[in-house]
Amino acid sequence: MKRVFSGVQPTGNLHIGNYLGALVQFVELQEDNHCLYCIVDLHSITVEQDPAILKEHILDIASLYLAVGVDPKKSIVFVQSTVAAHSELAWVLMCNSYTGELSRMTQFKQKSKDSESAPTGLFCYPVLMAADILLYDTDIVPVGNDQKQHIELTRDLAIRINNKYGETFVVPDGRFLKESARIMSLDDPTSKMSKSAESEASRISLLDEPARIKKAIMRSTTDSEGSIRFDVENKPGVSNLLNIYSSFSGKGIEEIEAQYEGLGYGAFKKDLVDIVVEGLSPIQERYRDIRYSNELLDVLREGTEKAEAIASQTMKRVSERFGLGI
Ligand code: ATP
Ligand code: LTN
Repeated sequence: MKRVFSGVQPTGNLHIGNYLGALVQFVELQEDNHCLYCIVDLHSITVEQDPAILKEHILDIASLYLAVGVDPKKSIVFVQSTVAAHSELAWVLMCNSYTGELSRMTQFKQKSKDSESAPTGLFCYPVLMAADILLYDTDIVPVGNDQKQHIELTRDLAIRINNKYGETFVVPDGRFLKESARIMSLDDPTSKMSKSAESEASRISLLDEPARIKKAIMRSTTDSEGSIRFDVENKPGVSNLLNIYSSFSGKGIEEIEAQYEGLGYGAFKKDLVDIVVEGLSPIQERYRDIRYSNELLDVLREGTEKAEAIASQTMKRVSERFGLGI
């Protein structure tokens, strides 16, 4: 069995892009791998957070993991800050990473906007991510394409330390999302659906009520051609809706195109509303059962214990290699 690790930041409610792009993969992978799924709260404080809201978001995301089908009997689900070794290993890795390579990270450049007052934590964000991954002898990291550079850095750090101090870390591989699996914004189909986009109309959150889902889909950007045809270049809006339709219904794109031949966008969008509402309804139901239950806290506490057991072995190895401690 391969070891799989991935993390999501608790910075807002997950949307259908996160679901179709990441969570569906998480659920599939747990069938024949040893998976750890983490809520990376330490990463989220690289940007200022309201403490009360952060706490809620952590539990929201954990509940959503379980609601979509991540099974705590098969996978370890836990919150990053509850395993102190993430921060400890991050320090050791920081001492072996270079300011030059971190300055080249595009995510840092975008988020810091070259400001002198960008937090040091934002600069070191990729090193903490490397610590998350290396701590568990991870083989595979399922993530979006935007994380490619961070995975490369993680590999570089593992190889660098293995060469310098002797075999310490497993060198992980990224498993990247196909570009076609990317769900785009509903009101601007040329940019991806994102948690942090200002426009609420751009996304459908997993916890949205039917009325909001209806509003977002019915108002979504299409084009003036009026035919339901998959053509990302010329018809990005319709193609995105076709992708969402196909993912939720399990039907192929061609089958859907044939079904709506000669029909207008109105009929297509109306059906899509029903399909998305129906697809999200069991997730929302399970979410409501879990969110304020003791089961959730039990799962997370048990997750911490199991994660800690693996992490402490790695930290023991790291301390030995580096000559740390007594
Ligand atoms: P933010 O907008 O705050 O950067 P995000 O919505 O992009 O957040 P992340 O927390 O960065 O979400 O990503 C969590 C996971 O969801 C990642 O594996 C990422 O690849 C995937 N993901 C994010 N947005 C989409 C999308 N629009 N389509 C498919 N997958 C996505
Ligand atoms: N940077 C990632 C979140 C993240 C992560 C990780 C993903 C933090 N640590 C470890 C995979 C493995 C993001 O923004 N999507």
